[in-house]
Amino acid sequence: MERRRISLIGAPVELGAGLPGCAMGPGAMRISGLAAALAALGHEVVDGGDAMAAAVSGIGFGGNARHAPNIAGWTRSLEEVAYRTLQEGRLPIFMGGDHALAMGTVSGAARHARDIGRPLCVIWLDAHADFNTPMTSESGNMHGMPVAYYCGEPGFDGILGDDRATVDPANVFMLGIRSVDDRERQLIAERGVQVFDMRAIDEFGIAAIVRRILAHVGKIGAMLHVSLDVDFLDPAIAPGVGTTVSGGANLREAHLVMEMLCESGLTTSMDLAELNPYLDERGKSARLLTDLTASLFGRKVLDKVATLMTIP
Ligand code: 6HN
Ligand code: MN
Ligand code: MN
Ligand code: MN
Repeated sequence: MERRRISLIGAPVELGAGLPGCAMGPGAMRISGLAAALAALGHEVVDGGDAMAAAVSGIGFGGNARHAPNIAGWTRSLEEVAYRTLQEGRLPIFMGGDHALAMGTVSGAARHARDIGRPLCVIWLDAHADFNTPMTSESGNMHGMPVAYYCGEPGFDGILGDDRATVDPANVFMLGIRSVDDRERQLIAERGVQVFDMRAIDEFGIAAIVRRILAHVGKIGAMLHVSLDVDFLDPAIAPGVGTTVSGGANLREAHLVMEMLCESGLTTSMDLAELNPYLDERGKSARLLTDLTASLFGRKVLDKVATLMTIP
């Protein structure tokens, strides 16, 4: 894989989740050796430290959205960091932090893509669709809302300006989904989000699905943001998350997605979200996130030339 200029950015957002602990995520990712693993693959890696939430007051949209001013502040600062990092020609990897961080990271990537006249596609690896709005949410937890936000759903007034860049729901590809709220289900169907749930993965195999998504991304010349929620993975291999759902992606399925993303060379930004080190088992989930990220950026068992056969 070509040498990438990678920026690691800590995004210790935790008030979007129902349980505390995600603020320790960036620390655990650093301890698990993410920077060294990427540097060992030949990339230029800079750890930019942790971002901070912008101070925000006077945010109060209707409905059910806990800690809206704090999440609005994070959205403003992370949108700017994502935009600026991409503008400098670097590839940001956001170390979360709960998944509300993607309200900012994806919006910033969308602004950069709009500037340069390319679409933005998102691969959303998650047990959940995260397509609630303050009007539909049962929990009020804003980590269940980022996709609705960056796709431009109403109900989040005043976080970013009215000219904020959004993502076409038809360019959002969800994989691993297995827990969706009723009103959320209705919204994702109406908006035409591309959902590949665990049943689709079981039936077609994850490779066939990822191959098609990547072919589409390549064909339309899009930038590609990859957002990995720890609960995409089965809780047996990744227990360090507050919203475990059984029946998730297994170790090989997860690595295969990353390996195919690597071969495509299409990824332009990434989130590692929802790691809750307080709930983890001896660093297991943090280490797995580091291994998966290393797969995405070129770690492999064999070089292609050394394999015995090539199956078209
Ligand atoms: N996540 N749909 C549920 C809610 O509270 O809205 C769960 C959201 C989970 C969010 O895991 O990033
Ligand atoms: Mn999520
Ligand atoms: Mn989730
Ligand atoms: Mn399976």
